Amino acid sequence: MFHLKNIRELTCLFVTVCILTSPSSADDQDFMEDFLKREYSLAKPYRGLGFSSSSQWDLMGTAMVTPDHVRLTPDLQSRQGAVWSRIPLFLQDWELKVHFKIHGQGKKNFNGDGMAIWLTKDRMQNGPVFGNMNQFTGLGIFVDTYPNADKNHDSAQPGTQRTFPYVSAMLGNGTLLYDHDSDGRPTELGGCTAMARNAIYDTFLLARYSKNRLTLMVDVDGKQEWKECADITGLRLPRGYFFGASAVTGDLSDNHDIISMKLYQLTVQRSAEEEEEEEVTIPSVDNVEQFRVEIQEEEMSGVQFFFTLLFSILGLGVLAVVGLVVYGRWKENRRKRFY
Ligand SMILES: *[C@@H]1O[C@H](CO)[C@@H](O)[C@H](O)[C@H]1NC(C)=O
Ligand SMILES: [Ca+2]
Repeated sequence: MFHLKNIRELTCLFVTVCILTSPSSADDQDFMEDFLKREYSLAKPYRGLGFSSSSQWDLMGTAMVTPDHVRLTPDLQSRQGAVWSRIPLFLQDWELKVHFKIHGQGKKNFNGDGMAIWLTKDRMQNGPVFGNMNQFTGLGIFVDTYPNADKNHDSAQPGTQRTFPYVSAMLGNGTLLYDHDSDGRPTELGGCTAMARNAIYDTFLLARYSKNRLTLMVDVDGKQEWKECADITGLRLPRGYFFGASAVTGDLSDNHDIISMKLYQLTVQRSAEEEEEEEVTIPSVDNVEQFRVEIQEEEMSGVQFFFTLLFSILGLGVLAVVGLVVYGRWKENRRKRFY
């Protein structure tokens, strides 16, 4: 006989097994469970998106909705489009999973410029940072598909060359500038190469924020597993900011599509001490210098060091020869004077 009690026990067991084997709790003991928050998520079918008053998202610029995606820009020059959440985010710990597609006719490095995922104080702004304002306040995650810096000779040294598309994170505090010409390297907190353009697989980006730590992961090669892209600790974000996604094309172009942006609330245990930590009003990163040092180290590559050393030695050699010649002449002159 199967009693109600057995069913309850079985259900309990089933739920426990599910929680224990769910991917987010597998790699992080802290996360007990996660919940999709529909009010912050953008997913098919995109009913009423952009025009209905019941929709939680607004469209901007060239962004348009099709049954399969929200296209931020088409594969045409000089377009700018965005989609912005209407609801400020007050969750403390969250995970955002973005399913996106960047594709176009252009050959590699003849496409651009890329897209960005935002969690910022302001929304629906036009501007030069992948279709959003510069000097933004909050988090920007960029999928940069065009190497601007490598165009310039001074930054195209071996060792600093990167393979694009490049994913990176920046925290804006309202005064910090994103420098397009250097692909934002001076303000970058971390990043990685992700071959997400014209991919035959579905491409995903994941941002997890919990206890002042931002983890970025990518899944772009069809292996259905997350590859770590950046891990930034001591990152403090105020609450009440808006999610968004934007993209821009210039002389070069691509289709920039968002298929979904799913936000999950993370349930995290906090110590009494962590519970008392006061909220910041301006985004900030503790010990921002650690990121600066990394960039400088990167600039002096092995090859550069070798040539610097080689030319120093050659230089010293030339100086020594000149010195000897001058000394020889001087000695000769002195001898002549004595005779
Ligand atoms: C923003 O960050 C920069 C660099 O860390 C700093 O110089 C500037 O004072 C900060 N601005 C504000 C408003 O906190
Ligand atoms: Ca770029």
